[in-house]
Amino acid sequence: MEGFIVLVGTAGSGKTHLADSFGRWLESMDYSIARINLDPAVDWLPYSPDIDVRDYVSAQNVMSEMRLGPNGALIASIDMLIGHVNDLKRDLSQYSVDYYIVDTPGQMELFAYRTSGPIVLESLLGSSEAATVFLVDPIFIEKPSSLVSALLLAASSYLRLLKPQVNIVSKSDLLLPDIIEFLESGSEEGGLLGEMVVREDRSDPLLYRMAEVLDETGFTGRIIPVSSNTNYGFETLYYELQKIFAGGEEKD
Ligand SMILES: Nc1nc2c(ncn2[C@@H]2O[C@H](COP(=O)(O)OP(=O)(O)OP(=O)(O)O)[C@@H](O)[C@H]2O)c(=O)[nH]1
Ligand SMILES: [Mg+2]
Repeated sequence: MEGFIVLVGTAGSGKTHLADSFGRWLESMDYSIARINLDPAVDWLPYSPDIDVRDYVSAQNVMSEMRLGPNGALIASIDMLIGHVNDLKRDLSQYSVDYYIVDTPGQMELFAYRTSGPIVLESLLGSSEAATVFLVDPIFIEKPSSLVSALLLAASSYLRLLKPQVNIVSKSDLLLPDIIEFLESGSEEGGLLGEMVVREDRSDPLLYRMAEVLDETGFTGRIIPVSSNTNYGFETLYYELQKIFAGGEEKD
């Protein structure tokens, strides 16, 4: 059985480094992996991608040839990728691995929210098992009310891609120990965000209601602190992915 792990998150949240480090960690556990770079604008990667959209579309070339700015060029590049879906699928057919790790562009709003990004992704995934890992950057969660807004972004990305999703806080080596403790205890007790927002003395009704909805729907159920620098949280992340791919059973 093959599983796609699609890394999505705001610019600079750590997707590329996670593709590198989590991929190496999976290999150290004797799983075979392939890394797929879906970012046509990236200049340098810490890993060598097995499948790379830059073989077909380069945002830098699109920028100069079509005289576009960086964002316009990225939009055009992702639209152009639709014309190369068969090339990407042919590249993909050369691999048969346990996990495909998909690294997506930084401007997630262009990738996850416009139609072309999900179309390219859907074509690649086909009927294979797939899970999204949404990376919340630690700079967005300095207090419970900002965690609500970060999770609403995660929820919004989920509503576009509609794949089982694991939410993580990346760069956990930068988090204070008490925030890690809150994230880990909150996950055991099944989401306490509404309570935390009230304790923060934020009585805004929309904020409180949103926090409650995130709690009730289980969206705050588990937010895993993960670090690509120290591999902290990799086992928990893997466990959550396993639950999605194989109902909690170890992969063969
Ligand atoms: N401290 C720390 N820094 C990290 C970690 N992961 C990534 N970084 C740093 O965060 C910055 C962005 O990392 P990337 O992996 O390029 O993030 P990205 O989400 O792929 O970025 P875009 O593709 O541009 O959106 C880099 O300077 C990394 O060194 C981590 O676990 N801990
Ligand atoms: Mg990246």
